[in-house]
Amino acid sequence: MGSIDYQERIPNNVDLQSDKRLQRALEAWQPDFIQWWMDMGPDGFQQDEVYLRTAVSVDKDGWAQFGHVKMPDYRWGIFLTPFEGERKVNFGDHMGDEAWQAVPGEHRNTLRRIIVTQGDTEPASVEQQRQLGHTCPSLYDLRNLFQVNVEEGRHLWAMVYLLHRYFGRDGREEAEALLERRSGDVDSPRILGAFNEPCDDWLSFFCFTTFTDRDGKYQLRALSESGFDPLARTCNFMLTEEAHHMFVGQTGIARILQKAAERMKEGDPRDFGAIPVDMVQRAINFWYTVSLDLFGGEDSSNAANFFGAGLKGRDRETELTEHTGLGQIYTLEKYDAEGNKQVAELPLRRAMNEVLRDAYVADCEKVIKSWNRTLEKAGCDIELTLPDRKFHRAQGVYAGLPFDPQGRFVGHATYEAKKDEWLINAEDKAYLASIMNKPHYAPGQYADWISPPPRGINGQDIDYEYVRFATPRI
Ligand code: BYC
Ligand code: FE
Ligand code: FE
Repeated sequence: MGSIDYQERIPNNVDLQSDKRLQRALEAWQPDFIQWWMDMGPDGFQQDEVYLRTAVSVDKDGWAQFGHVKMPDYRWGIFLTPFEGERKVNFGDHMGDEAWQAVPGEHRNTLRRIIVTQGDTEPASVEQQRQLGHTCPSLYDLRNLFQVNVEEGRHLWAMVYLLHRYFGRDGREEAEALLERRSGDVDSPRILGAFNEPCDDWLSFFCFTTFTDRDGKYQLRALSESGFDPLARTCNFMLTEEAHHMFVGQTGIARILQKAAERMKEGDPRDFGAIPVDMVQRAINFWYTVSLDLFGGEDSSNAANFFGAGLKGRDRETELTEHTGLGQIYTLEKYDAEGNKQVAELPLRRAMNEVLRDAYVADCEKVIKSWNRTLEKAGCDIELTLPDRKFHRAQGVYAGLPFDPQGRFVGHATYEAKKDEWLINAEDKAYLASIMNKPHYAPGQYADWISPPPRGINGQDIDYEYVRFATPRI
């Protein structure tokens, strides 16, 4: 048998070359992954060469190599951030123990479930974004879409590595199942709500990468504190890629707002095929709130167990001064079906989802501020806001209760009557489909609804040929 150069085929820093069992498992899974990528990855662009960055090692020079590659030839690697010194379990009931290099038997099922849930979101997002290439506003944006897609593919590899390496047969079964569920499928949907929502226009894509990928940032931060060392180090490396996904979203919305503000000086942005600010607000209201749901219930025994077991920490846990989470309370506002408020005191461990959500909300506030600065600089006096966290919730204590975006209990009749003013609606979607009805494939050409970016990727110009088509498209 010829030997395969694993470092070349699957760049890694987990010594894949010397682990035969793991090699066999990954080799069996890889063709199914490629089949899934061809069936459910970006539709219609698999032969084209995309200017992508590929991680080939974890050091500064290796993790961001740029070049034109066909997406099916992208080298999906497996990387763990090397941590300095001895790692300990830094919180919960096992605090002070050596961090685990193998799965502790008592936490096996819990840990597998966390990894599967994380892993499931990665291919889901690729499926949601599958058709967006056909309506790209520019080659620059097309390239960014595909960069996000291949990296979400790599995040799937990261979780599959953990399943194959540490969970034996049931890990392999879970890895197969990750390729079988489908976003939005009635019989076999993805696990978490937001990942079954259609994301088929670019306003949604930029909101998704701003708000839903940002849930990824906070979940990965919490998992990068894990006492299960391989999970902590895997998630830590994933965070380096996540930053670009959020950049794509945040700058995408900023460019839409800039165009809207310019057009408003001349009249209704719609008359120029641009996207009005109130429509952006409705898209924010939708994607932010479905992303809030991704943190789970405010009062969660799962969350308490994850924390107590040392499997999932808080944001920047190691920088906090107290790590048991015991003997403390979290105050939560609850409402009954008539809108009467009660104040509940939760043991802190049960409120860990809400504690993580607090960090997320604060981060999202900063994003809104930056967009408002963009609007202000462009001479537009409209301000965007984040809706209240009780609005439009489907998980937790506010699920299904009729709150308005300001967080006032308004009753079901008002909610139903106003819903289309608050959330992206059918008319908005029809309008977006009408302005996003064709792709912009010529280098340097940008759609009427978005400003060009101030600079290109990796020092390239904004009219660089970020995607080279196998057959001419213009
Ligand atoms: N939709 O005890 P509770 C990313 C379920 S994004 C549907 O409150 P828990 C990315 C829950 O599973 C980051 N179901 O929940 C971004 C539970 O089910 P069971 C992904 C939901 O367990 C963009 C039940 O409701 N990573 O990386 O405390 C592109 C009771 O709930 C939802 C992770 O999620 C929902 N929104 O917390 C690409 C990290 N929320 O047990 C990638 C791993 C809850 O009754 N996951 N449920 O069957 C976790 O830590 C936890 O599973 C959650 C839920 C925080 C998600
Ligand atoms: Fe991801
Ligand atoms: Fe991401």
